[in-house]
Amino acid sequence: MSRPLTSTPKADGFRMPGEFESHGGCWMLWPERPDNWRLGAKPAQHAFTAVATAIAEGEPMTMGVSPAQYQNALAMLPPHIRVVEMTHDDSWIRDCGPTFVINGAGDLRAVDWEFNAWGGLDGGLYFPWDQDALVARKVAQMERVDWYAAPLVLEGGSIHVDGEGTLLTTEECLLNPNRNPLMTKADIEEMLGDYLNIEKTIWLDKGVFNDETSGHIDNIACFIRPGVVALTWTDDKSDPQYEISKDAYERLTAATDARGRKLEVHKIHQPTPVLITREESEGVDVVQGSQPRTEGERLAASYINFYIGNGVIVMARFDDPQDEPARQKLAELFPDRKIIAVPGREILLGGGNIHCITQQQPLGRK
Ligand code: KQY
Repeated sequence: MSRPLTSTPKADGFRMPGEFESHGGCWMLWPERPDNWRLGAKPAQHAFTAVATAIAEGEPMTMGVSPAQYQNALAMLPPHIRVVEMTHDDSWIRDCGPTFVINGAGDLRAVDWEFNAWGGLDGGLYFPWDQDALVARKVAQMERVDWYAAPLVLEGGSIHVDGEGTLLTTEECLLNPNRNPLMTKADIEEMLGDYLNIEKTIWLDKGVFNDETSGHIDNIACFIRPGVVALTWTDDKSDPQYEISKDAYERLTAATDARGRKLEVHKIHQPTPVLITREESEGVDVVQGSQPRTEGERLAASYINFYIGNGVIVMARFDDPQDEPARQKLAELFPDRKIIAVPGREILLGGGNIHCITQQQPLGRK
């Protein structure tokens, strides 16, 4: 059975676990819309297949696929990946999917946030988004878990938690008037407390330069484990990312978490700025209301947007000199996991990266 609940996770003793805790599986959505993915999404489909295959080394993987793409996805994906029919608007399940919560007994439930495609009609990335808005409930139903409908516009990529009461986010996103214009910072913190069992929110100012999500945290900083954070970095003072990362570093090193710990902050140097080529731009259909992909535009490339899976870290590589130092740093930070670097450029061209296209399901009782 899978029912909507009217209480809150906090009242019921549920919390959002850290991504580094054990997973029962992972969810993705298959890319296909030609106004976001070049060449009818074929290169993106190969990139998504590589990500799903890497994650499936450590946990059961499910791909939600539209009816039109069902046969193709089944043919492209390895047979141990479950393919389920799931209508959606685009492929960012981190943002439109459920946030799972667990309790001390290991029971699993889902939080279904309100979704408005990163800003609705005031700066959102496409219209309509009604099918994406149903994804969280569809996943909860398929997994037979109860869910809470949270009265807050929130994308999963705008939060990272340590599983012990601390949440990282950015003011650029969560305080953006195109998300929850009638809520104050304190109101939002209260919601994060009620729906994720958060006691302490650490606010960074902005996300990665030119990130079309209004600066999601999952592209700039994340928890490695409680008390340890990774941050995207550049030493180039002329790069607009420099001041953003410097401010984030200062805020993180000044902060204490919900348990009163100081944070250990690890810098991971960003790749050389990635710009859209003419060929890439010309491969995307132009549709009014969708995000244009203009030649020369800088993409929000970052190594922070990785997925922490059971036994693996799945990170993006950009065929850049910083790929190897980033891989080495992640290997040092996650000594017990295999680091798998997959091509990230085609996913980045759609506006996000590996973390944005995945949603972990914690190991729990259903
Ligand atoms: O990065 C993300 N979390 C989502 C990006 C959405 C891009 C839509 N074109």
